[in-house]
Amino acid sequence: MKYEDFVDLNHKPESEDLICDFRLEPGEMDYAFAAGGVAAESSVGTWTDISTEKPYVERLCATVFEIAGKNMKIAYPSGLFEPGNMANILSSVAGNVFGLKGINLRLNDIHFPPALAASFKGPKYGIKGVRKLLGVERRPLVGTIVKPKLGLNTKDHAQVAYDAWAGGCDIVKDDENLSSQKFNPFEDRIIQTLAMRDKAESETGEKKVYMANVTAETEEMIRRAEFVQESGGRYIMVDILTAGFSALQTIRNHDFNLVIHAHRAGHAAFTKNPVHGISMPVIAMVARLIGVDQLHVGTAVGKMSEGRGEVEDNINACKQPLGGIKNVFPVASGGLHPGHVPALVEFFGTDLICQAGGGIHGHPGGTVKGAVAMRQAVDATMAGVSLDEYAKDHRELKQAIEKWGED
Ligand code: RUB
Ligand code: CA
Repeated sequence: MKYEDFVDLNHKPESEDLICDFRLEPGEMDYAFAAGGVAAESSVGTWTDISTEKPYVERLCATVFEIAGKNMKIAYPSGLFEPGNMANILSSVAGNVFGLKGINLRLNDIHFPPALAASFKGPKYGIKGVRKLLGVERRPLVGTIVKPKLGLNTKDHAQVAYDAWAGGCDIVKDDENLSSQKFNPFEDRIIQTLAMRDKAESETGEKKVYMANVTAETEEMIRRAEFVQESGGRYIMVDILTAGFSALQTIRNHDFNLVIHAHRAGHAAFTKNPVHGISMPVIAMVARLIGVDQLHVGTAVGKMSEGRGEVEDNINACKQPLGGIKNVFPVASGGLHPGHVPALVEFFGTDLICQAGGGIHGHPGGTVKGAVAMRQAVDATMAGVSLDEYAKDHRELKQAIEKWGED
């Protein structure tokens, strides 16, 4: 079969087909030829006709069934894929095709058919489960990342965590590049930080969680998750892109009683170029099917580059109906401070995990006051009171606004 044979604009996809939305720049080539090339190379075809082709292979052809400007949709028969094997699915639809000569290609969206979606576990907790675990019904959850991101010793790390919880954070998390370095070895850190969590819980009467970064080689990562569970932890964090989707799937399939927080460090290598690569909603959908409970989706404010439309699409991928698959708690993180909270809640709604590193530990009064200020910003927003008004008799919030302003 030739590349053009993989294009049929009269084709009606089956309900069990997987559909991909691509944006294609064909370079010097005719659009239909290049589009057919993408469908061919991501399913059963190759660059020339071959003697080994059999008539029964044809039913597995992917088909370009819609072209609109530079956008096209391809339908993939689900028989092309091994159920429950995300690496296999992505090796077809998001594999060699990105390297084809002369084209730019961007996978913007992916629609999994019900049976294929159901071959993955999905989140164990989702938004409802996380809220139940934390005993927080409605307001956004407040989190921090221990900073400096690397270098603190274990005792100081645990102390910073304690200060953040004591001030009002629900969540404290490791940063993405903290694993088990000499200055802060994993097991010591878990023991000391969870001890501080217990202290903060008994002093504040609130549920507190520690998101321990278990990212490592897969078997080591499983061992670390086991250690967190045995030590009384409730959460793990995985750097889903650097660890890899199959490693993530292995840890989800172990079915620990641990919420999985997904950090997406490295995503911009795939997502940032608007004409080439893989979009964040696709990464979010893949992570959701595999089964993360919380995912960084950008902020729409703050230091990172994604715009409002992009963040909105990421949130949709976390929350849109998807068969029986639970939703994912969207996490805003990156350059946030208390002054951002009203705009964040307006944009995300209250199902939001608001994380601030610098925006808490950089408070003029230190980490405790920084966490107090963040909770005050959430309380003000939930009460429908402006931050300026609330800051009149809430000193910590006032200091934060004086330092960083309001969005
Ligand atoms: C935030 C932080 C997060 C990144 C991730 O620290 O450490 O890992 O911002 O960004 P701070 P994203 O609050 O000090 O900026 O979640 O958008 O990928
Ligand atoms: Ca970070």
